[in-house]
Amino acid sequence: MQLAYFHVAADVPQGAEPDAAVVIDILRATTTIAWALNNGAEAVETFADLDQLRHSAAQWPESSRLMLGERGGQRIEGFDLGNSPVAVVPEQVAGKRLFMSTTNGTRSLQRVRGVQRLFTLALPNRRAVADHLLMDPPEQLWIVGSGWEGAYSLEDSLAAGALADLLLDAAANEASVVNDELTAALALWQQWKHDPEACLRQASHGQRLIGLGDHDADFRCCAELDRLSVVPVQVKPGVLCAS
Ligand code: 3SL
Repeated sequence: MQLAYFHVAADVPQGAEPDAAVVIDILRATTTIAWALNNGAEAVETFADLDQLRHSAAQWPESSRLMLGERGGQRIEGFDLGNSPVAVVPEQVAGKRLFMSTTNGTRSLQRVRGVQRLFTLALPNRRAVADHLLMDPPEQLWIVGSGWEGAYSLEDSLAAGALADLLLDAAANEASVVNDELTAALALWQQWKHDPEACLRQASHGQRLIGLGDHDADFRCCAELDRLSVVPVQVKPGVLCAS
């Protein structure tokens, strides 16, 4: 298994495709996806474009759909929910299809939606995703961060390192790191693994969220390691279901 990490979707090589990819947006899109599916959402359908989202949502029965997402960290006007993992509780999401768009995470997902095996990763489901990959190891795995509007993000790199740490431990001689971005991410994980929440708070997007108001519950939730057994898997382009 050859492991590579790309900080943002735009860094992903054109014209090449791995057999598997994992998308990360720790603050907060992929954490929200993991919790929503864990809490019984039927599926999460992701969109970069809001008009397309509204159009698709309108085709779905009103009683079994929710629109959720953010721009600049704030809930989109007219949407049912923002992008908080603590808001996707079973009473809200069970049995529903979630139509979701976020500033960066859903764009990263769109960039790699053609990859045959596509998953999303959060810190709470890190071990579940690693175990799933190890059951049927891909030859090439791209780990793709979301960043912030094309720029590097600390928290996505932290999680890339956290995932690679488990994969390298378990697969020993059968896994290798093929780019410097992942070597740096592994070093970052060694630095912060005893206090991932501190890393999330120090990150520039963490600081942005702190500036928007009280996000303590979100930070706790997004930093919690290996709590969930859910693995979000793309079942058709843009549509993620629990595995
Ligand atoms: O950028 C994104 O996709 C979001 O996760 C950002 S936020 O944490 O909801 O502001």
